[in-house]
Amino acid sequence: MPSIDSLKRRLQSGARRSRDSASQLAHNAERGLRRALGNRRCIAITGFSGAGKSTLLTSLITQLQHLPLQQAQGWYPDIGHCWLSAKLLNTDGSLPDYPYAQQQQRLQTGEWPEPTRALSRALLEVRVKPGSRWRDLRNKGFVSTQVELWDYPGEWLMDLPLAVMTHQQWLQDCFTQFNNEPRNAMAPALYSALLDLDPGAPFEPSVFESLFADYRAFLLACKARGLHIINPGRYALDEGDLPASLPRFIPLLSMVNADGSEWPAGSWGAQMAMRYRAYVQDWVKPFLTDVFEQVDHQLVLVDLLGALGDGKLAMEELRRSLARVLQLFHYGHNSWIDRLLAPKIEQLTFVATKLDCVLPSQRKALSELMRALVAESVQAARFESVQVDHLELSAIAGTHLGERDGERALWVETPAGPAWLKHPHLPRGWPTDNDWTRLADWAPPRLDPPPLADPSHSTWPSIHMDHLCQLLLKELMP
Ligand SMILES: Nc1nc2c(ncn2[C@@H]2O[C@H](COP(=O)(O)OP(=O)(O)OP(=O)(O)O)[C@@H](O)[C@H]2O)c(=O)[nH]1
Ligand SMILES: [Mg+2]
Repeated sequence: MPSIDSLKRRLQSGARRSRDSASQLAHNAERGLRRALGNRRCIAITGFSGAGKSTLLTSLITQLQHLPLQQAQGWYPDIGHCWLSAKLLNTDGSLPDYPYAQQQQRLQTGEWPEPTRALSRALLEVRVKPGSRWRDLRNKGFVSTQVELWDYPGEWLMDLPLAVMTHQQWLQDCFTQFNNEPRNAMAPALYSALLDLDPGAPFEPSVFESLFADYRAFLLACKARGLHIINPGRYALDEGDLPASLPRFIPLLSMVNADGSEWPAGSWGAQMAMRYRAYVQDWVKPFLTDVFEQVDHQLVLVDLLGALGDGKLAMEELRRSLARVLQLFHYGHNSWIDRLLAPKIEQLTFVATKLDCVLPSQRKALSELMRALVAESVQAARFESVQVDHLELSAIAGTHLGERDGERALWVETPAGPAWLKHPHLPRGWPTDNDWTRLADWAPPRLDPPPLADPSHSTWPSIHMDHLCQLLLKELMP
């Protein structure tokens, strides 16, 4: 029998949710209308934890706001003649604003953004010169587009595939993971406990708490190992970032071959299935529909160097996990009615980040590796006539090119003087076993951000950010 307090809590959270959905509905309607009229673009920066989303978003907003300074240095030759300006808008507060000022300040004081803890949105107004009179009937001299950019914790992304998985399918997925390398050797005691628990037995909260702590520790170990199928991904956030109302459950592997019939009320099986469904319904699906189903252009960020440092199994899992996430989205060309009601993703850009950690002569190899990683998703998107682009970039570049012992090499400034970087062996295409052997004693460098001045006075160092800005601005040209 639920207590009065728990009933009260559920009613309050139900009321809060319906208030939230009403304001979300109004927001989506406004967005749909603006999009149908051609003056709203939604861009999602997609990427797992540590891919470089927040750094890229901060750098991108900075670059777009200070474009005239960069034009003076000869950037943007293709679009310079139609470009006017960009401004970060104060929003109505219905959605959390991206903390741009804090992030900019952090970078300027020599610190990277903190791992993101919540969803936020930046809204930019971009103005360009109209290409024809009819695009500017009121003769304002500019055409304005609102660009919406989202930031969120990478851990949330890993959960999106759960939106289309039943509890039983998720258990099957966990079972397969537990039986394969490297997980089969990571938590043998937990694995046996999850296999031995009788799903029909009465649920015991104290036993659950202990198993939940073990399962969370296991997920954190997977994250540290560089693995990318971690569900629920939110459990891999810091303890303090786990919301109190987040449903807590574990994969009862003993249920994996069950016939799908309901377990008795109050049993382990019934509790875990109910909590899983609540998690998917209240946490995973809203994230998918409110953010990803509103997107026109998907920028998919990948830290390829990090994956190379984590080894063969981590790289293979990154490929599978990305494909699982990308196949959830709807791709295709939008008619105006699609834009109004249910937009599809029209543009997909794959971005390999942290390019400042490889030599200019290695950039082509990084690009080939990225193409091999996402080949399957590219093929599916192109089939739907989506525009697909590939970029390699560094949102903030901290390295310098020099010469050491007659060879080109990268170096960074440190308080003790210049420090030379060790460069990875980069495979041509998908890595072979031989490539992995050659990569075994290499780890990706963890650099500090370089000194960054006030961006209105001098441009922040980056590599190929102008290619990204140019790509984004071209799609806004009337
Ligand atoms: N060298 C270099 N390192 C970078 C760059 N961008 C990001 N990094 C490194 O990557 C780390 C993660 O970057 P974030 O921007 O916080 O990644 P994120 O995708 O927002 O991660 P979550 O918020 O955890 O999802 C930073 O702390 C830096 O160490 C870059 O352009 N160059
Ligand atoms: Mg972040």
